[in-house]
Order: sequence, then C-alpha cells, then structure tokens
Amino acid sequence: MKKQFFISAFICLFGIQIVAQCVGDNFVAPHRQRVGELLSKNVSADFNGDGFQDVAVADGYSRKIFVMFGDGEGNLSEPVFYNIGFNSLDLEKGDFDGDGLTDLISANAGDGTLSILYGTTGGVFSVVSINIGGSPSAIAVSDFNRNNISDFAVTNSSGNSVTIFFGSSNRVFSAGEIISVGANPRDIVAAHFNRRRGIDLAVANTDSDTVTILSNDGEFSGKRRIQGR
Ligand SMILES: [Ca+2]
Ligand SMILES: [Ca+2]
Ligand SMILES: [Ca+2]
Repeated sequence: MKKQFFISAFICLFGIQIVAQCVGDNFVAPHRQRVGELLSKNVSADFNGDGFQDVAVADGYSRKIFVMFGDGEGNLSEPVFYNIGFNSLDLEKGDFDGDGLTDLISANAGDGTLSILYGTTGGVFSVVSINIGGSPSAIAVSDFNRNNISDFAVTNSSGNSVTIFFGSSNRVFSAGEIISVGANPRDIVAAHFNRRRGIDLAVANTDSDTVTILSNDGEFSGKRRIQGR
C-alpha cells in the first residue's frame, strides 16, 4: 500500500523540530531545523499554493514570524521572516480579506499590538500592525457574522476582556464592544455552545480559575472601524 507522508511540527524552547511522519508506520528519523530564539506558536497551511503544506512559526523574542515551505517529502525550505510586535503569545490563520489566500495573525502581548500578515500569490505576505493596547494573549478565528470572511476574537489578559474584530474585503476591521471576562484570560476557542446558528466563544481565565462562555446571539456585531498600518 502506498504510504502517505505529511509534516508535523513540534515547538521547542529554542528551536523547531520538524518530524516527517509516515501514516500506518513508525516515525522516521526527525529532520531538525533551527529557527528563532523563543518560539511560541505555529500554524500550517499551503501558503504558496503548490499543494504542499507549509509552516509559519512566531518568535516572541526576536519579534518575527518565520515561514518555511514544505516540499511534500517532509523537508522545509530555509525560513523567510517577517517583523511583528513584541512577545507574540499566539499565532492563528484565516482569510481576513476574503481573497482566498491564507493570512496570519499574531497577538503581541508585549506591545499591545496585532500583526496581520496578508497572503499574496507565491507565499509572500504583506504585514500590517493594529495597536489595540493592553496585552493581547490569545486569538480565536471564525466567521462570526457569516459573510464568508474570517473574523477573530482576541483576549486582553491585562484588561480581563475579549474584543471581536470582523474582517472585510478592503482590510478595514470592524470591532465589537469590549466584553468583560474573568481575570487574566489566556486562551479562547470558537465553537457552537448553544443551538443558535452563530459561532460562540469559550475563554479560559487563568487567575480566576473560570471559563467564560460568550454566546453569539447576534450581539457579535461590529461597531468600531479599525485599519492596520
Ligand atoms: Ca506550499
Ligand atoms: Ca487573505
Ligand atoms: Ca466574517
């Protein structure tokens, strides 16, 4: 039977270890590739449209996102980097301008910014920064208003709040109200938690040892317009 190969990436403190995995068989010897200095989060997608999965990883210390392109055989290219804000705690993917190309977003707790990398053809990204203040700590991407353009919710760990941003084809975000949650929210997930159509949110609050459920009953609507620079 023909074996299927795909890439799985594991984050280490001072580098990234890429492991080529063989379905239905044992792991083969790992391919190690040193990247960055204090990696926090990675995502995979086919950024350059060649049919092979690629990897992006955020480095909170060097303020960079590294992008490496897969060859379908478990190997990654030398990293290309993009400058982002300080102390990235989360990295997610979506299509925030609805052009069909995967975009990336980083929550930078150290300087209160979001870095959004809009994908272009060939796997090249265009970076914009949005200053939202506080300590952005985690991001959940979904289509909260069901217009087929990705939106995202971001936690503010120092402000004990969540704000939802709605993507648009002209790359101008609409922001919803600041929603209070528990103390020091550090993770957030988007899923259906009730029987209504909209995607809801669950927030893990580290210091209050609570989980906050935000039900999307139509209140997840944009009211402020924010554009990255
Ligand atoms: Ca690719
Ligand atoms: Ca896009
Ligand atoms: Ca949307």
